[in-house]
Amino acid sequence: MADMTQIAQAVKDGRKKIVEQLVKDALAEGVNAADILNNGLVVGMTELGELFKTGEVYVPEVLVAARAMKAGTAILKPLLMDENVQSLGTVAIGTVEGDLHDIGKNLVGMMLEGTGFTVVDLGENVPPANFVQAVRDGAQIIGMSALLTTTMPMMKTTIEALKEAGLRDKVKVMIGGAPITQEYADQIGADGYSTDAASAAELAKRLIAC
Ligand code: B1M
Repeated sequence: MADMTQIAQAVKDGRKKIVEQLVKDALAEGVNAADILNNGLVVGMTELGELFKTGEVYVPEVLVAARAMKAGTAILKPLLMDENVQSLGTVAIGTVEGDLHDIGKNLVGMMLEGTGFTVVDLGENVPPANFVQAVRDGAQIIGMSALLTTTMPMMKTTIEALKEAGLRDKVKVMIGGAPITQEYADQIGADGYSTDAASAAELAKRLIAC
C-alpha cells in the first residue's frame, strides 16, 4: 500500500533510486500524481529544510535530497500535463540572479504547463537582462522565484530593468518563493504573488485575463 511518509523519508535521506521506485509503485497503485507530489515529495523536502535550518543537516545532504526530489518529479511531470490544451499564453520563469534554488520554480513551471500555459524556463541565477529579453521574445508574464532574503531585491532590480527597457506595461510580473510576501510584492510593484505552485497557476490565469 502506497505510503506517502515513505516517499517523504526517502527524499530526506536522498535515496534517489528508492524515491523513483516508490513513486512508480504509488502510481501503479492508482495514487494521483498531484498527491504524490504534495503529500510525499514536497513534504520530504520541507521537513529537510527544517533540519537544515536547525543545523542538523548540511548543504551536501540537501543537495542529494534535491537530486532525489527531481528524479521523483521527473516521473510525475508527464502525468501533470495535459498536452491537448490550447496555450493560454507564454510565461517566462526563472530564479533571480544570485539564487540557485530551482525546485520550487520547477514545480511552478510544471503547474503552469499543466494549466495550459507555454512555459519558457530561463533557469536559475537569471540576470535581469534575460528576463527583459524574454519579454522582447514574446512572454506575456514574467515569473520570478527567490528563496534567499539576500536575492529578493533582484526582483525589484528586474522590474526596474523592465521599466528602463520601456516594457513594464507590456508584461505582467508575478513573484514567489519562501521569503516572499504579498506586502513585498506590493512594495516592489509586482502584479501578483502566490504562496505555492497551484495558486501560481491560478494567479497566472487571472493576470493573463487582465
Ligand atoms: Co538553500 N536555503 N541555500 N539550498 N535551501 C534555504 C532557502 C533556507 C531557507 C534554508 C534554511 O536556512 N532553513 C536558507 C535561506 C535563508 C534565508 O535567506 N533567509 C538557505 C540557504 C542559507 C542556502 C545557502 C546560502 C547555504 C550555504 O551555502 N551556506 C545556499 C545558497 C545558494 C544560492 O542560491 N546562491 C543554499 C543552497 C541550497 C542547495 C543548493 C543545497 C539546495 C538547492 C537545490 C536546488 O534547488 N536545486 C537548497 C535547498 C534545497 C534548500 C531548502 C532546504 C529547500 C528549498 C526547496 O526546494 N523547497 C530551503 C529550506 C526551505 O525552504 N524550507 C533552503 C521545496 C520547494 C517545493 O519549495 O522552493 O519554497 P519552495 O517553492 C514553493 C513556494 O515557495 C512557491 O511555490 C513552490 C512550490 O509550492 N514558489 C513560487 C516558489 N517560487 C515561486 C514563484 C512563483 C510563485 C510561487 O511565481 C513566479
